[in-house]
Amino acid sequence: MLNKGRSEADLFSFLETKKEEDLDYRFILSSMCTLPHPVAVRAHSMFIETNLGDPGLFPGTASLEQLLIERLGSLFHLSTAGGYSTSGGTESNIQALRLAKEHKKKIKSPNIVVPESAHFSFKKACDILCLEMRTVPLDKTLKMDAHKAAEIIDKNTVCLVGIAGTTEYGAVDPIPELAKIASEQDLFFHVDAAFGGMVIPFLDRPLPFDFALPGVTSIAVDPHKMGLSVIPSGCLLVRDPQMLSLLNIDTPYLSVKQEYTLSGTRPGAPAVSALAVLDYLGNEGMRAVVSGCMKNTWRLIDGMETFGVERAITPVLNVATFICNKAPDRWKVSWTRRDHLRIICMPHVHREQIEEFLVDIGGMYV
Ligand code: 0PR
Repeated sequence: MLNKGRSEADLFSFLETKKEEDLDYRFILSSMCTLPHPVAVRAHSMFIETNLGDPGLFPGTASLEQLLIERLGSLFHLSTAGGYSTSGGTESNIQALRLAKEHKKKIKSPNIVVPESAHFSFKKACDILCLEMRTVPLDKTLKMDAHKAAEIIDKNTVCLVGIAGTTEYGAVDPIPELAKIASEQDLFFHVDAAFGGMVIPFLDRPLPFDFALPGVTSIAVDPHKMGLSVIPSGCLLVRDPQMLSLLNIDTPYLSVKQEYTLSGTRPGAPAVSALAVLDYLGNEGMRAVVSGCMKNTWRLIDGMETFGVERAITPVLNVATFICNKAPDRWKVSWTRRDHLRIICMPHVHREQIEEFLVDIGGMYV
């Protein structure tokens, strides 16, 4: 702690130098986050002091959070879905598994069944919740094998998880088949659409992944990824709003007497930012954003293939992966566990960056 405070000018010049050490988003091709939309930034600063942990003090903000859930519910074909704004996919996944575990409380040694491609947040969740995590192998297109999932499920399974947009490849698991298995076995079926939830509905040919499938119990979706909101902004949606009360704990001295959320103090600003982007862009605006990202993804794949660099899988979302072991230094790319080059064509990755990247990588291959 400084004994005597420093001047604002001095403080901000220090912060400025530190900020300059961060990478410029322009060169970041490895991230599922992006620059927030200007309306998200504006809404964020407008609601900066709000705390949804004590919603009775901020009823306006709390109603905007519910409006966000309603918008996402309708987008996912169930306007009556319940839910709340989380800090992101990790929290949404933890909470979904808490719900699933509570739902089948009598099971003494509970397990969950996830694809091998599941995000590492499921490991964290299983660790916290003392759940056994059973992984299902992927098929050749890196999607969960639904038949193998059915074989692995047993009487102690409390949750089946499918991914709509895997972290590494953007693959979409066979959600309709998995939903059917879940319905038949009366299983809680959680869809992790942290990435894909803000992409799939805006594609020219959306894949089925949401509440339109009767077996889907809950969905995680992150506005801080393709929803162009500020960080941290996630949402957990549940088919039956009453189900959330399974997690209720007493909060006697707050403005509400019970809460089902994980965090106590909870920022309202990211939830309002997420809503602001959705309402500002509307369906048409979001379709335009997603369409631009998909065009760039395909331009990148075509460009790479002219250098003889093959795609690892044919993407359905804006994640391009390649059989390739080198990339130009000035670009921040990532590598999957299968050693494939991974580039996510987020909204901040414009066509000109793709062309520049192709020129750079072309120089390494010819
Ligand atoms: N589920 C899926 C399918 C995800 O892809 C992610 C994160 C999560 C859950 C967890 O979400 P939170 O990180 O919001 O809790 N996927 C990205 C990843 O792990 C997160 C990320 C984003 C990492 C930007 C790095 C980065 O620069 O790659």
